[in-house]
Order: sequence, then structure tokens, then C-alpha cells
Amino acid sequence: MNQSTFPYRLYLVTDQASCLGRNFFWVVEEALKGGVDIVQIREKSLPLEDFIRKAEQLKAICKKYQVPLIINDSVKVAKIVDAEGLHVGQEDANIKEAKAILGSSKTLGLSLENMEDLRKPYCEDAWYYGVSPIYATPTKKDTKSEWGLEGLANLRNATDKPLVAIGRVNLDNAANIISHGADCLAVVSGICSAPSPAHAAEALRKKIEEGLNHQ
Ligand code: TZP
Ligand code: MG
Repeated sequence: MNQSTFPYRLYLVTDQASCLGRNFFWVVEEALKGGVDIVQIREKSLPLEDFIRKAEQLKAICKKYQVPLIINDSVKVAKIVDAEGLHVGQEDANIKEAKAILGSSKTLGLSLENMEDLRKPYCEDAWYYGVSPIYATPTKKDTKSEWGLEGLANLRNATDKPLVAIGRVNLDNAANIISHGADCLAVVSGICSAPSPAHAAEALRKKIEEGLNHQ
């Protein structure tokens, strides 16, 4: 795959707590059955060894569905498990260094918190941008301002890179977020906390189709 190819539409970002006590791997596999086509493992408090083990297990599950696994934040874990990519925030790993370590074939994502972020020189090295957050969410409490639909549309006009919207994405707003210029939706609680993660993913895919028809 090269940088101009970003065929993904529904991005599961994992969160153990959002799985509500159910088995983490079961939740992810159900989501994959429902149509998630890219997965990011996001672990904020696991010791390195446990993070690696969990990522390796997850990579094997994703492989069954031919879905790439992206690692949040840790270049080291991405390298050790040979994940398909890495996602970083503005204050995380340096994306240029990450590219040098992981190789330029890996999918690199960078979160943009506002329009000024787009002018940072390292932005060019990202394959896709996370639009973070499209809406404020209880799942991540340390975000700054939300992009909203207008901000997303402005960002769409300012860059050709794929845009992945994240933050309180749900069935009610999914189609609108896509029709305002997002290429892909990233979801935590809308899938991980759903009674049926498979049905939630399936329903989100339908909303994405709806949104694409109105782009
Ligand atoms: N980055 C920006 S918002 C967010 C992350 C990881 C969490 C999104 O969680 P949810 O439950 O889909 O609102
Ligand atoms: Mg981060």
C-alpha cells in the first residue's frame, strides 16, 4: 500500500474500560465481523510487556479478517509487533523519527486538534489525520476544543489527506460527519460499549454509506 491509498471507512479504537467487563478480544472480533476495517490498540496504562502481548494477540485476530492493526503512541510496540501502522497525537512520538524507525510503508496517523496544527512541518509525514475531537466525549477528557461539522468542512478544504473523525461518533451523527468531508469514522464507546458490537459496526457502516451518498 502506498500513502495515497486509504481505503478504510470504520476505524475501531480500543479501550478496555469501554468493553464494560466483557472479553476484550471478543468485543474486537465482533466489531470485525460487523465491518470494522481498521483497528487501533490504545493502551494508556499497561506495562510494556503486557502491551506487546496484547497487541500480538490482537494482530492475529485482525489478520483473520485482513484488517490492519495500528498502535497508539508507542513506536517501540509498533516495531516489535510489526504492526501495520502507528497513530500519534501532537505531544507524542515525533512522526519523522517514527517513520525512520518503522519504515515508510507503514500507515502513520497524526491527530490534529486545530487548524494551526496543519501548519506544523511534520504534518506532511502523516498518511492520514485524526480530526480530534470532532465532538467532546467522556471517553477522552483531556481534549481541547471540538472541530464540529464546520471545522471539519474547513479542514477538508485545506488538505487532501484522508481525514478520520473521532470523538462521540455515533449512529445519530455518523452520516453527517461523512457528508461534511470525513473519509473514515473512528469509534470507541459506540462499538465497544454497544450491547452487540457487531450490530453497532454494521449499523455504522450503513450510516457511512448514507453519508457518502451525500458528499
Ligand atoms: N481521541 C480523540 S476523542 C477520543 C480519542 C481517542 C475518544 C473517542 O471515544 P468515543 O467513545 O468514540 O467518543
Ligand atoms: Mg496519544
